[in-house]
Amino acid sequence: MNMAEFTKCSNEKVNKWLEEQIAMCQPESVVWIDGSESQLEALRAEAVSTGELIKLNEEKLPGCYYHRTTENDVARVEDRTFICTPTEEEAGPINNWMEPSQMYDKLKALYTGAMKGRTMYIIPYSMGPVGSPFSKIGIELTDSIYVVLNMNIMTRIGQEVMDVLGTDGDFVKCLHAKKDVNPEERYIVHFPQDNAIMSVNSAYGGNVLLGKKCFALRIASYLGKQEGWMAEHMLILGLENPQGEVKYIAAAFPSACGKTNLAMLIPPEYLQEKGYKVWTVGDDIAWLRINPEDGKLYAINPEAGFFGVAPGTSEKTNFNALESTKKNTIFTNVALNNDDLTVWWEGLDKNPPKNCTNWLGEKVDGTTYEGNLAHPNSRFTAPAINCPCISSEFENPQGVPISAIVFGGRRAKTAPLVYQARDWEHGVFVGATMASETTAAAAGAVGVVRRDPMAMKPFVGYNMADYFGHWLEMGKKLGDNAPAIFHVNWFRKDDEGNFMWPGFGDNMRVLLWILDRVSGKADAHDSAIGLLPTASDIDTTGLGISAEELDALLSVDKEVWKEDVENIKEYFAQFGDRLPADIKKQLEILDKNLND
Ligand code: GTP
Ligand code: SPV
Ligand code: MN
Repeated sequence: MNMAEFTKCSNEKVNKWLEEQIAMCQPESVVWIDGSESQLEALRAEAVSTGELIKLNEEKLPGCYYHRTTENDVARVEDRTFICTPTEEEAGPINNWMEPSQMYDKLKALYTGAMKGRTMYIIPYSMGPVGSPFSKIGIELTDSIYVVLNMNIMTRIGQEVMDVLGTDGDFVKCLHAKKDVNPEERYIVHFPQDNAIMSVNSAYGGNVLLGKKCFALRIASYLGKQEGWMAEHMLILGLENPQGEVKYIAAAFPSACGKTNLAMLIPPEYLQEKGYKVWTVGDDIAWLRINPEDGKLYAINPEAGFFGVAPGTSEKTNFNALESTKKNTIFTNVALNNDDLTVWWEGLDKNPPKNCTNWLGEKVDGTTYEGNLAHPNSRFTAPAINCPCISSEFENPQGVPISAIVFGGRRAKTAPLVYQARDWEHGVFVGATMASETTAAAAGAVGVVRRDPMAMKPFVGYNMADYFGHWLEMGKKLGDNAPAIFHVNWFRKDDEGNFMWPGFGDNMRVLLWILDRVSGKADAHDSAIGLLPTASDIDTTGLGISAEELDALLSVDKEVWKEDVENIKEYFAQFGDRLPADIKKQLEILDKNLND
């Protein structure tokens, strides 16, 4: 066998693993990514020369590039995502599982010779600020320049990471081969016990940027369970009041349900004038730990960029996200304006480009085209430092103290605009019983309600019942320091199918009630499902929403909830005896409350 030459590093564990992967994938050459701008610039130029990237208008979008993936490769593939623990029980009933040695054999066949004639890039990266005690290191091998350039935005990469890893440090082994993007042989596989991730036959987002969902959620949730911390699908925002005090909120919503938008929200004008501000710490993932000094829950955002949903992002809905994409950003599967090499997507403005290339690569007249010019799951990869409201604590290696945890999803009926859990255990139950309509972020049907506990259904790296147990355990450790837990729903619809709540910046009004509850300034009344505000508790200044409309948004229809409880019972049944007793107890309480 002809082994491509590679320069060894000072860490023998890395060298040994590299040797094995190179022998298997058989790349023509191997390149270490050192993170230098000169190396990255050369890779951008190479990707442009092969057509993998299109350089966008340097004046309007400096440092920005455009990329399309193949039609069958535009979202995460949950049915091809596996958690390969030694036993099926450990992976649990909602994860796909295969016995590890069987899966290794299967993958070995797929990876053998997969990089023939190609270059293998070695990307050392850190999730979390380099060298922070809370950060973790991964090394991703990939045959895709697109992946290298995205990882450079989404994580901290390069030689400085190798320096921290040192001669003996441990790392998450991440192997990605784009191979021939064959959907029939696409696998996204995790071996939690081996700290290993293997992804093959995809070139899209969460399937291939292995630091993100694969490491920072699936592997990290497993590590968190072992080590006593939590990896969650949560945004982190700081809300500054007119006195200049900042309180932090972490919120878990399923994919494409509003995390990026909430994380960067711009308060309604009357609140801005009073001096309220929102600061973004993270828009997708939070790593949470109990700080031994004050016993409180602290969060870091392990990422360095935003892999955000493009459609719907506009100056009006999410000014800060749009600003973040104005330089050094990669756009994937949006529409291209061929006249001035800028980008467009549904919801950006009312002016689709006439001379347009759509996400399928077809040249079309965008002003008359009937279908979507951008794919509904088209994305921007933007550096977090571009964000006008990035928090001063973004790089703080200790993280920020969390005052409130918020769960939410897309529910046309059922869930009210906001309610509070009575205590941590009830809050864990509220998270565990979350449900949401599916979105384009994953392959498959859109708009179907499914249960998505803590927005982690696609991302939990072990048995979901044990994950509920871990949440309960964390609550016991936190005791009186546990953040209050809430549930929100921005997506309630009236009988005509219109959203009843304006959403976006106006969600601030709900956040204020949440923080007023935390500081004991706002009232709530108990209901069958938890603590509800009365309509007058939500500030509707300038909103043009009537008291009746707000009442409707806050209403709890017991009959609809009873149906939901039946569905919850069925859902929980799959966990059998592993379902924690505290969760069963909470279900009994809800059932009883609804039937009283
Ligand atoms: P992932 O990156 O997939 O995890 O998504 P996300 O949770 O960050 O969702 P994002 O903020 O990107 O929003 C997804 C879609 O929901 C976009 O099209 C938004 O315009 C829309 N959206 C976000 N917030 C709101 C809201 O408050 N109300 C309504 N009606 N739509 C919203
Ligand atoms: C999500 O689907 O929750 C995302 C996008 O954030 S991806 O990185 O593709 O998972
Ligand atoms: Mn996400």
